[in-house]
Amino acid sequence: MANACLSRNNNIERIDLQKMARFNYVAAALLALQLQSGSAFTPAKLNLSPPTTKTALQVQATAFSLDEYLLSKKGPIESALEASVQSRIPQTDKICESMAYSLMAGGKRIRPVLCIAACEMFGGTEEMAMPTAVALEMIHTMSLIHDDLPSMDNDDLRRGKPTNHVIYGEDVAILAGDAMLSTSFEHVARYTKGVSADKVLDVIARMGKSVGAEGLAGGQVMDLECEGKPGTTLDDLKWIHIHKTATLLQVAVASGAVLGGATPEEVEACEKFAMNIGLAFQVADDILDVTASSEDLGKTAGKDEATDKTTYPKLLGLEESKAYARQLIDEAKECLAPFGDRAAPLLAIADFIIDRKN
Ligand code: GRG
Repeated sequence: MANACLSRNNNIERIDLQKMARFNYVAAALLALQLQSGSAFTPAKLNLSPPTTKTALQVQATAFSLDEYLLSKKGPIESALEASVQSRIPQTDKICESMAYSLMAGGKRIRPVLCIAACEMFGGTEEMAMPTAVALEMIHTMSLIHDDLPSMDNDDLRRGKPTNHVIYGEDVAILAGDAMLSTSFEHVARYTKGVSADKVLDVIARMGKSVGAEGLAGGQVMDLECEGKPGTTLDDLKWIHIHKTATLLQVAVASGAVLGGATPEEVEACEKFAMNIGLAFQVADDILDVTASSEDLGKTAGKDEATDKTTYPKLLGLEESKAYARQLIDEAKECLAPFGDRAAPLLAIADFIIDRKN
């Protein structure tokens, strides 16, 4: 169900409302039957509001629909992203075009959605989180542009389109990434509204750390060093993926929590949740590299084996990698138990991270 609205080029596209209505009806009927028969079974994905009386007919069952949630966020996120890379003077047309080419090429928008969902979980609004959500997608897109460069992974397909350097040349692609990175910080500082300055500063510091030596850049260097190197261990792999992938997802959730007004303890719970889903995200990525097609992925499939990369399937095998990803997600979800129903969007996104097809 979580994948129903994701198209081949990763866009959140469609929701079958009739199916949803049928699902709610069936869920309510099932629940009524279970109450009558005294069965303790409760479908895991149901979010139930307490019945006002003991009569089964009055039971309210509300299913959380990730499809519907993603669809409701898609429009505002895409509009905010588009507005963030508009050229305002003719001299910047080329670089803004190159930035927009990659930023608006689709993508699942997982990081922005995580940030907004975390902010809302603590009573904040989509508007409070949006500048940070945009900034995180800018940082992520910058890392994809740079990752694809000839001096790095040397790839020519990303998000179902030719990579940035194939279209604009290596020089402009590097600069488009650099511009997006610096603009991301400006964007948070300039456009975050309704949040105190100390919280905005906290978010900016988190973002900075996630890109530096203890983040994307450090993870990428270690990744390059381990390429084709025999003896790369599971611990090495974990370090690479925590820094290359998980840290940015962690910042997405933690920043959303900070902006939404979470306490330090609540932010910490969110960080633990996000570190686990971030690692699971990369394990799923390694699995998809082996099991999915380039068409479905929108990037070159089978690249890890071709470049002799150490991956989870290589070290653990496919089935054990899948079990590890599931375990990480289960552990992640436990971290959000204190937040009850308010965590429904983040919990559903956690499941989506390992159920996704691209
Ligand atoms: C230039 C300071 C600086 C840092 C960049 C190149 C680099 C250092 C790091 C590479 C980071 C990288 C590409 C990690 C892989 C993360 C990953 C699993 C990407 C796929 O993310 P999805 O599936 O992609 O969310 P979409 O296209 O859906 O957004």
